[in-house]
Formats: sequence, C-alpha cells, structure tokens
Amino acid sequence: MGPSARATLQLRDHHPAVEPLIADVLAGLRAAPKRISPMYFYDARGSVLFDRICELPEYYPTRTEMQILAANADDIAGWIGDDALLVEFGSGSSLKTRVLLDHLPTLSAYVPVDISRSHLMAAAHGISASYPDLEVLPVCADFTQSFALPMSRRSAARTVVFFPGSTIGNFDAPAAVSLMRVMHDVAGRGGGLLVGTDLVKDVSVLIRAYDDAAGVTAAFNLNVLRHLNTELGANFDLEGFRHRAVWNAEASRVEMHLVSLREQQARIGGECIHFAAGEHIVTEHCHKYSLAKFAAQATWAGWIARERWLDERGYFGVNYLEASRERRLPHERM
Ligand code: AVJ
Repeated sequence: MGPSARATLQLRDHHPAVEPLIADVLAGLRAAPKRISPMYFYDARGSVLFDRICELPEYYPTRTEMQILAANADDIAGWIGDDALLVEFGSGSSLKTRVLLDHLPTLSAYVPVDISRSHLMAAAHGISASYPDLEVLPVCADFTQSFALPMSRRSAARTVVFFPGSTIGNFDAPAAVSLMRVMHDVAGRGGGLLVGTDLVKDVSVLIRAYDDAAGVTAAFNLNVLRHLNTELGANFDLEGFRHRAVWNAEASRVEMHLVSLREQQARIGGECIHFAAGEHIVTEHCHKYSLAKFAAQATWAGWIARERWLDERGYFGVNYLEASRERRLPHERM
C-alpha cells in the first residue's frame, strides 16, 4: 500500500446518536451526587485540552508511561509478536502508539477507537502518513459498548488491545472488570492486553497532577459543560461553576468535581436541573491502583498477567496480559 492510503482511510462511525446521549446525561444529573461521564470531556476542544494536560509539568502519567514504553519497547514488541492486530481503546492523538509501531514492523493493522471523531481522524491520518505500509482502520465509538472490529486486509496472528494512560482508572471496580471483559471478547482466544495503570502515591503529587498551576485541567473540566451546551443543546453557565480535585482515600481515587458557585438551574433535553450553592457534579473518578488490586481485577475478567514494567519511582505500571481460554461468566459478581 502506498501514498494513496491518505485518501482511502475509511471511518467506521458508531458514534452514539444525540437522543441516547441526552438520556444518559440526564440520568446522571438526576442522581445524587450529580454526575457526568468523563466520556463527555472529549469533543474536539476537550481532546486538544487533554493533549495540553499531557504536556504539563505536574501531569506525570503521560511522560512516565512513555518512558516505560520506550525503555521496554523491544520486550513489549516480543510479547505482542509478529503479524498482530493492534486495537487501541481511547486512542486520542495516538502518540504512545508510535513508540510501539516503531518496533512492530509486521503489524497486520492498527485500529484506533475514540469517541472524538475529528481528533480520531486527524490522528489516524497522521499515523497513516508516518507508517505508509500500515493499514489503519479508525473506529469512532464509545468503547464501553461492544462494537464490531473492522476486518483487516491481511489476517492477523492475534489481536492485542492497547489501553494506555490509565483510562482504566475512570471505572470503578465492577465497571473496570466488565470493560476488561469487553476487551477479552475483542482480543479473543490467544489475544493480549497491554494496559497502563497509574499507581497509588503521595497525595500531593496526585492532587497537583489534577489541579495544575496553569489551570489547564480546570479548563478541561469546565469544557464538559460547553460540550453539553453545543452538542446536546444544554444551557449551562460556565461562569457558574469551578473546578475542584479531591482525593478520596477509601476509594483510592482522585475525583474531579464541578462546584456550583451559586444556586442556579440549567436546561437539557427539556428538563430543568437545579443546583444548590456549593453543590457539585462528579465529572471523573481517577482510581489509583495497587499492583495486587489490578492483578485481581484482571483475573476476574479472564486475563492472565504475563509481564509488567514500572518506572523507577514506581509511579506507573504497564502490564501485558493474555486472554485465558475460559473467563468467568458475566453473572458472577466480584
Ligand atoms: C485520560 C483518564 C487517563 O485520569 O489522568 C487528566 C484524564 N483528567 N486530567 C486521567 C484526566 C484530568 C486522564 N485519563
């Protein structure tokens, strides 16, 4: 395949329709405490703001994971093996992927999956331009819902799911297990999972990473309301809320909140949502793992831990797991 790749990149578009999204947001805003899924951060503007977060001096996860991937790339490529199909969940700008692609010359195809259509296509074109012989098959989807995997021209020896960044931390334990089961289904028998996990550490380091001095994380958090206004016809007053990051020790997570600065209301989907002064919306949970807790969750989802790499401070872990032949049935609870 030559330079014509650019013109032939075809998007598989499973982006959810507006009505179910409004219903989903309303369900969260009727709950106590009110919540909005972090998926709604990632419109085109939110994806750009997230890329800026990754560059912040306080935001260590991206830099640390990149270092781990670069330092162990040969080893990781050995586990992924020849002729694999690489499926990335929440691919964003696909920057970490490049470290892998440089070491995987025989990859059968690369399938980036992301909710932000424009950001996904820009990243897919960028990868295609840098790796002209690689088949790139972008999928726009909410990856928590199972989606059809596109067929690659060249058949793959195995499917490996790549899930960097510790986005797994956005899910509480039962949801993380079900997501890892979705990934198990995608990878299939003999498949692999390369997943990044942010680890428990000094609380001040964690809080600074989610409440940076330049205010980029605050802008990223508030942008979720702008996204609901522009895409779902809501009318939130962005001046009426402020960003807050708190550490929840029992749950081992950083929580991102939007705090209502006064009593106010907002309309969405024909419904009026009331906010008391000081009331907050939970926009994100960022769970921080211990190695043992992650291993237990992975086992519940049918994965066998094969190898793991850490940075020397022990801030972040990159894990390679293999799909066991059997996995526990979905009705079995943790
Ligand atoms: C994309 C979920 C990995 O939890 O660190 C960064 C998102 N939120 N700053 C994270 C995020 C605020 C990020 N993940």
